[in-house]
Amino acid sequence: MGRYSDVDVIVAPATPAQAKSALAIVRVSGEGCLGLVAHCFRPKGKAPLKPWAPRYGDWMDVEGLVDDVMVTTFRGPRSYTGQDMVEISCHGNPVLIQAIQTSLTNLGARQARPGEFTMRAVLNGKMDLLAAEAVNGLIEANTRYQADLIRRQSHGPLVTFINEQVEQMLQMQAHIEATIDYGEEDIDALQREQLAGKLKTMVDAFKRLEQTARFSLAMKRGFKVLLTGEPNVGKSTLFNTLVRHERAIVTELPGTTRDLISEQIEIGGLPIILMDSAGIRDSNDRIEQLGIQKIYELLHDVDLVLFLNDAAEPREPYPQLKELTQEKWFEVVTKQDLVEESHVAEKDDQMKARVPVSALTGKGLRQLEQQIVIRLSTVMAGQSVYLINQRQEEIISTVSTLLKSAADDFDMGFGEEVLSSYLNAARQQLGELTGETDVEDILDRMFSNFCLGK
Ligand SMILES: Nc1nc2c(ncn2[C@@H]2O[C@H](COP(=O)(O)OP(=O)(O)OP(=O)(O)O)[C@@H](O)[C@H]2O)c(=O)[nH]1
Ligand SMILES: [Mg+2]
Repeated sequence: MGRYSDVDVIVAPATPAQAKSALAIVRVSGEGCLGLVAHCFRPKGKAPLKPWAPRYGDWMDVEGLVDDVMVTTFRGPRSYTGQDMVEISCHGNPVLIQAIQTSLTNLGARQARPGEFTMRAVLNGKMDLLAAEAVNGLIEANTRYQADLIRRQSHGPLVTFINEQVEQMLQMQAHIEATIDYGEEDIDALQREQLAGKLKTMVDAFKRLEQTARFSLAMKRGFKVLLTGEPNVGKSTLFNTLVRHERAIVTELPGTTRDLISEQIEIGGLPIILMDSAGIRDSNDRIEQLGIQKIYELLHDVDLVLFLNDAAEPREPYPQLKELTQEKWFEVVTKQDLVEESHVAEKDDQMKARVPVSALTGKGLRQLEQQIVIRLSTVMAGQSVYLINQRQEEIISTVSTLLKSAADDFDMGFGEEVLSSYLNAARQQLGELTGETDVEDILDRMFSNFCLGK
C-alpha cells in the first residue's frame, strides 16, 4: 500500500519529547503492537493485561529497567486509530522517553510520521478529514474562543453543509440530464430561471463561507485594528489606554506620532493587533508625509479602522479614507470630557454608529471595546459553518470561483451542459474537502503540519 501502509507498528511521544515534565506519554499503534509491548512491560501482580484498564509496572530494555510506567492497552477498532494501540505513561524525561521508543523500534516498530496516528484514524473510518483537521486546530488554538470555534466545527456542521450543497448540485444536474436526454427541445425559460435562482443562492452561500476563512486566520495572527484621524484628536492617548501602558508618546502638539506603532492585546477574547498612526493632514513635513503614506498602504490589509474625531471640533472624515476602507470603518468621538453632556447627547442622535469616549475619564471605553468585537465578528454572525484552515479556504475559494463563473456563463446564455460541467468540477473539489475523493493524495500534504504523536 506504499506510503500510506498502516500495517507497520508505529511509535511516537504524544507529549513534548524534548522537555522535562512530570509525566509523558508514548503512543504505539498497529497490528501486533500488544505483543511488542509485552516484550518490554512487566506488570505488577499476576493478572493478565486487560484492554482499556491501565496497569502499573516496569518497562525493561536489554540493559534492564528503564522506568516504572502505567500502560493502557486499547483493542481495535475501539481506539483512536481504530487499531490495537498502547499508551505508555512514563516520567517526563527525554532520555527515558527515547529509551522506551528505542526498545520498541528495536523490536520492529518504526517512528511515526507527524500526524500519522490521526491519519490512521481517517483511513480506518474513525473520523473524516475535517474532524482530523479540527484535532490539529485544537492543538494549535491560541485562545479559548478559537478552540471553541474549532470544536463546534469538528462536530460536523461543515460536512452537513457540504453534503447539502452537493445534493443540490446533483439534483440540478439530474434535472439537466433528464431534459438533455429526453427533451425534444432545450429546457424552457422558466426552468432556466429556476436553475439560475438556485445557482445564485449557492454562490452566495459559498461566498459567505469563504469570508469566514479571513476570520479564522485573524483568530490566529490577530485582527488588525488601526486608529486614525486628524492630528491631535487623541489617537495615541486612546492607544495607550487600550494597551494599558504608556507605549506611544502623547503631547499637545499636532503631528506627534510619525511612525506606525503596534501592540498585541486581547479584547473580548479576540486577539487584536492595535495600531497607532500619524494624524492624517496635508503636511509639508517629509517624515509626517511618509507616515501618512504608510497608513494608506495599510488600509487594504487591516480588519477594522477607527476614525477618531475630536468632540470639541468634529470634522468630516477624509472621503478618500472612507472609500478605501469601505465597511471596515467606524467613528470614535474623543475627548467627551471637554464637551457638555447635553451637547454629546444631541450629537449622539445625529451621529449614528459613532462611539463617544474620553480616555481621560474612561467614559465609553467599554462600549468602544464592545463595538470593536461586534464589528470584527459580523462575518461570523448567524454563520454556523466556517473554515478553519488554509486548505479548506483554498478549496472553498476554488468552488466559489467555479460557481460564480457558472452563474455568469449561464446568464450569458450558455447551455445547461456547460453548467453541469461546472457543477461536476465543484463537486470534485468538495469531495477533496471531506476526503471522499483522492484521500491518499491529500493526506500527505495535510498531515505534514501535524505534530508528532497525533
Ligand atoms: N481632555 C482630554 N484631552 C485628551 C484626551 N485624549 C487626548 N487628549 C489630549 O489631546 C492631545 C493630543 O493627544 P494625542 O494622543 O497625542 O493625539 P494624537 O491623535 O495621537 O496626535 P498626533 O500623534 O499628533 O496625530 C494631548 O494633549 C492629550 O492629552 C481626552 O480624552 N480628554
Ligand atoms: Mg499620536
